[in-house]
Amino acid sequence: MSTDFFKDISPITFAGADSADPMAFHHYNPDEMLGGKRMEEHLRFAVAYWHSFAWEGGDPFGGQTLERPWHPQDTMANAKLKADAAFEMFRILGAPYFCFHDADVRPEGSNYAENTSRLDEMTDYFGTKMEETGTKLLWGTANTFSHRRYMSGGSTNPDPDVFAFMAATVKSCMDATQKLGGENYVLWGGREGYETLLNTDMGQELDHMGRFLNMVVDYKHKIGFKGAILVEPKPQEPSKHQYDYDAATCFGFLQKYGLEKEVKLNLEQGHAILAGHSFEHEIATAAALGVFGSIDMNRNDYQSGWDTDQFPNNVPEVALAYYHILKAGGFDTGGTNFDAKLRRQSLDAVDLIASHVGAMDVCARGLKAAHAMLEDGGLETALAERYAGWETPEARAMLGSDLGSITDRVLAQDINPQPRSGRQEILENYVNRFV
Ligand code: XLS
Ligand code: NI
Ligand code: NI
Repeated sequence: MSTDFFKDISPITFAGADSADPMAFHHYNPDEMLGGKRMEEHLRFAVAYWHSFAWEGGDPFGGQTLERPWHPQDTMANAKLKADAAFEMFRILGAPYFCFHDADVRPEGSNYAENTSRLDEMTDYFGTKMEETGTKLLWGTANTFSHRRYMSGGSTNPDPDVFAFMAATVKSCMDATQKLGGENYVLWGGREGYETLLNTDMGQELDHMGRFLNMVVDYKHKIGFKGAILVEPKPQEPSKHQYDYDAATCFGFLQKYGLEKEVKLNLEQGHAILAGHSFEHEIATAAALGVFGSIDMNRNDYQSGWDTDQFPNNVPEVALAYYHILKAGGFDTGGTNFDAKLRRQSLDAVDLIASHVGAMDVCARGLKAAHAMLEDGGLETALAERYAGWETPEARAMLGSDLGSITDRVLAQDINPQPRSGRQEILENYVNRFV
């Protein structure tokens, strides 16, 4: 099958910063070297199948606005047409990776067995296309939040049959991810949380979720899946209170259930904003705790308070995110997944391409700025100076001592610290030179 959905659009190429061509890259130059690594290998861009191909343009006040050749999405024939268009778009963008949920790629079956056989048929279809085009799978995941069976949660559902259906579904999606050579497996628990404590046993739900995640890790080892298992934090939406609130909450959860060495985090900018954090806060937290994995790159609207999943377009924000990623050593199995969708008035194929082109350019500019700041070393020098006192033997020894000995030293040396400037504005001015 073939689709002419993108028929008038040629593959996007790098035209340089001076070009005015809206359908060219101005900053994303896959082969440009930054610190011994190609830009493409730094950024590891992935297209999100759900937003680009499955979402039909609905919002809480209105239904479908987008009309695609693969609608309605309830037949296997249309699922294959959708895959054809998707791989055509990956080729046009030169996007090395994609990500998908089971429900994005196959129509819902009448039961578990039919869901799984349809998923199998679609991953066979993907496999051939991936071989032909060289596109790779950054991660696979299960949609355990849209169907009404999951309205009260997946692994945290009060009904054990839902837990069972969900666990079996995740197994099938891990199998699919493994089959396609996926580099990570993601779990985002949109319904793993609650609406009201009046009907919720939080302690029991957390224990079930911890047990379930241990089963996922056991299964990963059983099948020899080489990728990383990633949990994606989000504070709320759709659930009022989600258990995976933010990076720090997830780390506490992983530690309680003995998983902090086995599971890492997929951090999303929009979710950080909903949690009242900056994106770089979430990245730096995960890096400091040793659980940084991958990112979902999008932005929220700062006024609306929803997860609006817009394409990134703020270079200074993106630059600070990549600064902390580079500082943490860059991506290992992770990458930059555009978990972002068009506005519902952006109806055309060209909108779908242009949104990604712009986002890839914004990320490339951010990455270049981040790399330049690290090379220059201004922030690291300032940091080293600010913490220099801790380099003295006396200061280091203090960490191994106790409150009594510290008090003796304060008295003996009459320690009476004088405040020093934190230099925030000077550092902000420094960053502005690079972005
Ligand atoms: C929703 C999440 C979702 C995950 C994958 O807010 O970001 O898209 O990335 O299930
Ligand atoms: Ni999200
Ligand atoms: Ni996401």
